[in-house]
Amino acid sequence: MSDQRRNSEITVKPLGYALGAEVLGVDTSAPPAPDTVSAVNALWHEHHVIAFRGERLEPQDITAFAGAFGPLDDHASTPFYRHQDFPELLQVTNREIGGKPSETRNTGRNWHSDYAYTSHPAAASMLYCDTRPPVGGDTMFANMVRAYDTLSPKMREILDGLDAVYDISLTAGFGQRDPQQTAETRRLNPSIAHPAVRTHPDSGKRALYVSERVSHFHGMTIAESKPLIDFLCAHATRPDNVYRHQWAEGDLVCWDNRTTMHLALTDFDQTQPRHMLRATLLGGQSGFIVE
Ligand SMILES: O=C(O)CCC(=O)C(=O)O
Repeated sequence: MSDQRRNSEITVKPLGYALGAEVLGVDTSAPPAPDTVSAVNALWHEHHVIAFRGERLEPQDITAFAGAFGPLDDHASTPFYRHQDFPELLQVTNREIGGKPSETRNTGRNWHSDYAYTSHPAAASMLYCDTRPPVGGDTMFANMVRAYDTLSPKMREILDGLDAVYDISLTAGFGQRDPQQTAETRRLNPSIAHPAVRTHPDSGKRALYVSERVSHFHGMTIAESKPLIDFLCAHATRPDNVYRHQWAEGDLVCWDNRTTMHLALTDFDQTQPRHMLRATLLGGQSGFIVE
């Protein structure tokens, strides 16, 4: 369907203490009208992760809905993992592709913010659950605004002056992927540094921007950086700062990559199918190459 949809009443149901809310009253099978986009954006900025549930979507529905919120990335930074007919969709799947196990079956197995290892970190992502295993296959999210706010003033001051270096080879499972594809993906994405704290362009909120894919802080050694990275990741992922999403087929879960990080759990039987499609909202150019 291509007509824009107005929605009569949009309501919200919190899903987690620190972040996460279900948004009701929005039709995700058609591009939303501008007033709906504004209303959803306001809820998104407040809750950081929002979920629309129970609507079966086709790939073109997902791109049409997501595209109403901003320009979509064509995933040229990771060209081997996108949908063959819809480059604006990344496949996160354990379905066989070309008779071989999918290269993306272990996507997201460490805490991260999408495309932080590129020169255009993702603004936001919308992940659609097409097929889920009978149990598990959950995804966890951490509130990085709250993580920043709950640090001491002195630690915030230190972090405000740091840049974090991202290395795609630290993506969990990257080394187990096809060597030719990983070499090309690495060539496309040399190590890059981004500020360790970022200000959200719309909400003005300050958020910690450090994850398990940071190799070190620019100007510091790996040995010097590691204890601080470990501390910050442990601090950000404390039980009171996370939300765990248990997927149902037809869920479209949307996260703001500037204020959250996430982790795809291995809490399921990997012989069971799990098939997800992700639209990624483009972020601006950022950072400097460190190689
Ligand atoms: O499959 C998931 O639950 C999350 C995938 C992921 O980490 C990502 O798309 O960045």
